[in-house]
Amino acid sequence: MNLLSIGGSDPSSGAGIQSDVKTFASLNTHGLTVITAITSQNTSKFGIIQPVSKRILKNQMDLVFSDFIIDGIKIGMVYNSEIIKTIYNALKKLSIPIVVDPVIKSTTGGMLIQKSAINDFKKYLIPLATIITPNRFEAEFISKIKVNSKNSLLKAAKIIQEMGAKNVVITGLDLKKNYILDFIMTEKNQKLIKNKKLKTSNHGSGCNYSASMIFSLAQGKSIFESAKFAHEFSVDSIRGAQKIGKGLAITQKRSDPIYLELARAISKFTKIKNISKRIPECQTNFVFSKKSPKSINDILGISGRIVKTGTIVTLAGNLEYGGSKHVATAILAFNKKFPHICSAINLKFQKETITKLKKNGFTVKNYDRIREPKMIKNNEGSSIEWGIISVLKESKEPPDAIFHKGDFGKEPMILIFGTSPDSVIEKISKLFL
Ligand code: PXL
Repeated sequence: MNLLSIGGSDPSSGAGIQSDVKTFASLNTHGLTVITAITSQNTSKFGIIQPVSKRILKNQMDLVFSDFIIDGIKIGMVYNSEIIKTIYNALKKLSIPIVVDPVIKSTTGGMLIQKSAINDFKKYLIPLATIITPNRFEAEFISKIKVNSKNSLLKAAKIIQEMGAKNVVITGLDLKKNYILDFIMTEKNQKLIKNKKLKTSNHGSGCNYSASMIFSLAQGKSIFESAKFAHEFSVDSIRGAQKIGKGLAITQKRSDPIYLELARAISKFTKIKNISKRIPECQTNFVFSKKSPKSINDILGISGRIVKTGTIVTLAGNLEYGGSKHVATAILAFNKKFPHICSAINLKFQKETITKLKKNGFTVKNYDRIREPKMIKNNEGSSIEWGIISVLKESKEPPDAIFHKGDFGKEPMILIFGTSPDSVIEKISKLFL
């Protein structure tokens, strides 16, 4: 399958055509690009824009269309009227799915379309759209309707549809507490898709949405199926976001199942009620190991930690193999004796937690750091390995939790183990619900 992205270049590869090529590649399709403008930007700052000439824009399209069978087109940043009309003339006779992403502003504040081009955008490009995918801000901007209720949402979508888009999907609506809604208006039906709220201070999720949407449409999927697919793709990309530059995190789709499961479990963990009370002073790490790990580099963990600020619990840092030292060392030692145990998390030591663990029928073991041989104590990082090995020496079955009560200058800690991050979360959920 060949998919074409018509849009602007973003040198940070967070958005624009670079992001779309990554999305298309992650879906095993060939991504073609026609560049409308070069932007200069990074993850915290927007620079300047240089639109391309009509001549090179038209020539890019002529050569791409004369060579490739194109299964779907996504239109992103278009910048000015000349570009809009040139795209229109090249696409008006095509009968393949087209997703129009009405790109207006960058996350870092740059205007990506000229004011003088808005009317031509509505006149020429919106009617080409099989689906148009504005977020709330873009929907308000195009329809001139403030979206703050179901009625106004309907009105805005209707206005955009009357401009000529066959189907309208308005994403990222926060009309309901703790939820984000996507509103879909097809030619015949309307539907709201309700989703849990995600942290959205990232660069690229809008592009991920529209690019994965064109993939699904080009596969012959329905509007609703495609909206669902695009939503799930974007959520995974937001979960996979990495702080690569100094500013906003850049979204990316992960195909590593270990990464996806751990990222999902971390997100579930941070949402457990009052979980901030269970985070120790040294904060929390959560790890998931590949099969038969040889070192901590085979174990995915958090390069920062899961941290609490007041009662809010968030992920600081990225998921990386080798990202955790202590909890990864524990799972490395544990996995040597019980190879099916691949995941662990550390929680604050509280008697209450130990009682709850036992009440729920979990096996709880402990070791005493005071009895640790001096040689090991002096060797930074080997205490945990020693502790886990000494506990497991006598264990025929894997314990669910291991704790120690600390030592001089060492915080007491509980480690919870499981076959996977989901099994660890299941155990924790039983304790703190
Ligand atoms: O996310 C919209 C977008 C699209 N295209 C380019 C961009 C951005 C946002 O920054 O820079 C080129």
